[in-house]
Amino acid sequence: MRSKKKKIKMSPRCLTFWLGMLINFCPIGQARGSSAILPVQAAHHNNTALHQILEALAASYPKITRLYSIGKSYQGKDLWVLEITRNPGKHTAGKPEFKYLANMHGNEVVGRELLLLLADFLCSNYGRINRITKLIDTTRIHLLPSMNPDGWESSKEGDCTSIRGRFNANGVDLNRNFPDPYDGQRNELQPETRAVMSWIHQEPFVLSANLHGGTLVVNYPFDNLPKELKKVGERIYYSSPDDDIFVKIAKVYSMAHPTMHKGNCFEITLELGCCKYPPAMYIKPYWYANREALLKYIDLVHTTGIRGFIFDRKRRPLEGAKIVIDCRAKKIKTSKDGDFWRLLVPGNYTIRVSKRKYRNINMRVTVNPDQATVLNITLTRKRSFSSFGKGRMSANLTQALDDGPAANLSFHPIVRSHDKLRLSMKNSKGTASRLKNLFCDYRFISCLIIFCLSRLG
Ligand SMILES: *[C@@H]1O[C@H](CO)[C@@H](O)[C@H](O)[C@H]1NC(C)=O
Ligand SMILES: *[C@@H]1O[C@H](CO)[C@@H](O)[C@H](O)[C@H]1NC(C)=O
Ligand SMILES: *[C@@H]1O[C@H](CO)[C@@H](O)[C@H](O)[C@H]1NC(C)=O
Ligand SMILES: *[C@@H]1O[C@H](CO)[C@@H](O)[C@H](O)[C@H]1NC(C)=O
Ligand SMILES: CC(=O)N[C@H]1CO[C@H](CO)[C@@H](O)[C@@H]1O
Ligand SMILES: [Zn+2]
Repeated sequence: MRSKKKKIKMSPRCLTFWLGMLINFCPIGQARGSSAILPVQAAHHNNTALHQILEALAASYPKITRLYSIGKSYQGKDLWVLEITRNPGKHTAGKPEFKYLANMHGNEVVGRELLLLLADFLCSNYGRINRITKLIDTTRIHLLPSMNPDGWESSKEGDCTSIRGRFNANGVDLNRNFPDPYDGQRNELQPETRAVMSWIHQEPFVLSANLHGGTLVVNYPFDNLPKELKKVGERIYYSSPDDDIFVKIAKVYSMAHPTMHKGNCFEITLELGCCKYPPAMYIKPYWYANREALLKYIDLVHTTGIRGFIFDRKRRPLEGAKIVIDCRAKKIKTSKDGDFWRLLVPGNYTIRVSKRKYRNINMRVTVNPDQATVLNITLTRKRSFSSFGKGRMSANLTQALDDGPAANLSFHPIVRSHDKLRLSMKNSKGTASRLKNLFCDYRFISCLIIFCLSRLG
């Protein structure tokens, strides 16, 4: 699938920057509670310590966390995910799913530590900082600090550039291990990859990001992530209609980062730093440099695009309804609660909603800046004779209906020949609906006639 990542080249002066950060935030000789697990220390944590931290967080904040494993590594280590949200444990209708995944390359460790610090920051500020409380109440956040715990074990602190520890214990680059429709599978699917793929299929993630040590890669679109992950780090540019949203996502992250936006070239990945496995004293400056950006990035699920529910006429949620935007290749589907999300930059779009056995709906939507547009849409079942409805009249009806008055909303419906439209918002009752009714009658009567004729014959 088309995917695109942006790369912002950081200035070669980044080292100077980090040294500056270091002086600011990491005073030498600072005493820290040496063995206490919480609060999370800005340091490197081995796999045991990582698990202990996650357990400690889950135990300290049981109302907003759940610790679970998505599977095991090649050597049998659990791949731990900390879920952070109010009432954790399952998808809640209308609450978006978000995930950060780090340490896919075992030797790229910054993201791994950033996620531990982020987890602690979120949990410990729930009920203290309004913004964090709101984020946790309204978002289901999943953090996988290490996708490659085996690789981590063979990597080495201070090793900025080598590939030692990059692969899993079976010698496979997990980043190249996801199925790719373009060039097929290069390696047998690894247990880590399989675990992440089934995770992705299990939860309807709206937005995700991979933190590659020193690098954050924006993933989009939201499902079929394997294809995105596959291309991570490759400087292949896929031009797609969704370029605009990539640019926006990349900008949101980079603008919230103290130096990143000073780069001038949007390409594929966001470079956050210079070293894959920096000495522990650099973790703190990394955290301060990225904290706001990590939070802003999660906010995107609430502030961009469209979201809402698809119901049937009895207001039961419809699972698996497809939503297509203009001619963008990316389709999204409603989850079993009938909810959906689609990130889009502000502007006007035509969206098409379809589901087998239901009539399609096409409508115009205006996406505003700062707040996602909420759409609740009701689909009606096709009549069993509906196939008779297609014909000349329908073609011209489309024309007529397109000229009809718009509903008083940020969008108006475009009624197509065989669409019967019911929106849960106020819909203007003008020519459009009269014509539509007429059309339905016409179709019904013709069906009746054909039925009668066939009985006579
Ligand atoms: C992991 O880290 C903890 C805490 O720093 C330490 O006590 C333990 O010995 C380490 N385990 C291994 C296998 O190095
Ligand atoms: C979207 O459409 C509205 C009218 O429906 C118009 O006022 C507005 O300028 C359009 N916005 C863009 C970005 O085209
Ligand atoms: C859409 O439907 C959901 C679920 O029933 C409801 O909570 C929400 O208030 C509705 N929003 C609008 C704008 O109708
Ligand atoms: C529909 O109406 C237009 C004029 O508005 C006409 O040119 C066109 O041929 C008609 N289409 C059909 C399928 O009858
Ligand atoms: C064109 C029109 O009627 N716009 C109205 C739509 O409804 C909002 C309130 O929901 C009014 O503020 C607009 O004037
Ligand atoms: Zn990497």
